[in-house]
Amino acid sequence: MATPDSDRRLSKFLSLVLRHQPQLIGLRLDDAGWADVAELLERLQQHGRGVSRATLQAVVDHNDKQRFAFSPDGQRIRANQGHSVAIELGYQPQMPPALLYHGTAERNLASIREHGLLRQKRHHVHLSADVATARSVGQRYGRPVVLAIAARQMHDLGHPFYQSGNGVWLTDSVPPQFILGAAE
Ligand code: HQG
Repeated sequence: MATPDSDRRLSKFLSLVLRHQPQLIGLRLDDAGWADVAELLERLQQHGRGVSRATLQAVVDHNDKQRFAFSPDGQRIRANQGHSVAIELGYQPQMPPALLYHGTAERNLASIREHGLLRQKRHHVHLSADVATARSVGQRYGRPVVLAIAARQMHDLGHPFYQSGNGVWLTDSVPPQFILGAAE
């Protein structure tokens, strides 16, 4: 039976195979990160994590951050962002608001001030439209600090911004001069 715990485990495992290691269960992602839903269900089954189509649907629908999306015909599924595998999500560049926010751990600050925000293992630097979301992202790594980013100014100077299917703002990197400081 599906429980909050089993749903969370499935969500975490989906993040793993849809963003980072599809090969773990022999899953194929296309160039835009889509997996065939029938194939995913079959592979999960083969690897001792079998779930029904309805459970998968519920976990995608109720995911706290809307991490996953089905294609309009419901035949395919992908993660909305956060990948480390080489795929092209195909988001169109968009104009960001004047300010976006990035939550990080206090211990990263000196390096960020020196080098700017780097995408590390992911495809992009992730930015939030509001301070509260950014703070909760930063909390994952330690005492959180929220940095305000001059996003519109970056955009106007030619840095493309994208918004993922779940509202996270993405950009390639944020040079130090666009980091305005801690937003409390
Ligand atoms: C830091 C979660 C030192 C950066 C969240 C961050 C988000 C630097 C860490 C999404 C640095 C990378 C992404 C530099 C960046 N020196 N540290 N120059 N530049 N950093 O997890 O933004 O639950 O890859 O501040 O909610 O924390 O997975 O990125 O602390 O939306 O759906 O390097 O992941 O979503 O960490 O989080 P991450 P993130 P999910």
